[in-house]
Amino acid sequence: VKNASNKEEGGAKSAGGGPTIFDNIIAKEIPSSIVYEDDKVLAFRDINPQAPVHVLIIPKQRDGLTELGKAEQRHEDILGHLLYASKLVAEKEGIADGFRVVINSGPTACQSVYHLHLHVLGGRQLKWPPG
Ligand code: IU
Repeated sequence: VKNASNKEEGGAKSAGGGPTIFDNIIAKEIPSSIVYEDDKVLAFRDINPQAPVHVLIIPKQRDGLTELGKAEQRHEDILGHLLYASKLVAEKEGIADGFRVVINSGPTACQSVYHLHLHVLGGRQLKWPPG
């Protein structure tokens, strides 16, 4: 499988839709620092933060959403919910006045975990363009 394998901590097992470490985080088999949770999404602190605030938001049911590039029309509701959750996380973290939401989709974008996730970044001056 062509992917951005092992960019960090061995996170990339497959771009093909198998389970990822995020399933273990959702099941709370692996501890994480949870920032926000509801019935549909989980938000937790990234283990390798790229900013003072760096939170990942994931759907609890992956439902084929390994990456944004694989989204289908049936995913519209959860995609909207994830984006709204990013605003709730930003408020909770005190960065609502300036934050960034990033989705890396696919190997060329350096996606390393194939369970859709939004990065919420803030707490410092962010630069543009990103790398
Ligand atoms: P990416 O967009 O797929 O590259 O982001 C994956 C992120 O998941 C990356 O920022 C990792 O630091 C983060 N992460 C994590 O928070 N906990 C883990 O157990 C693993 C990766 I593996």
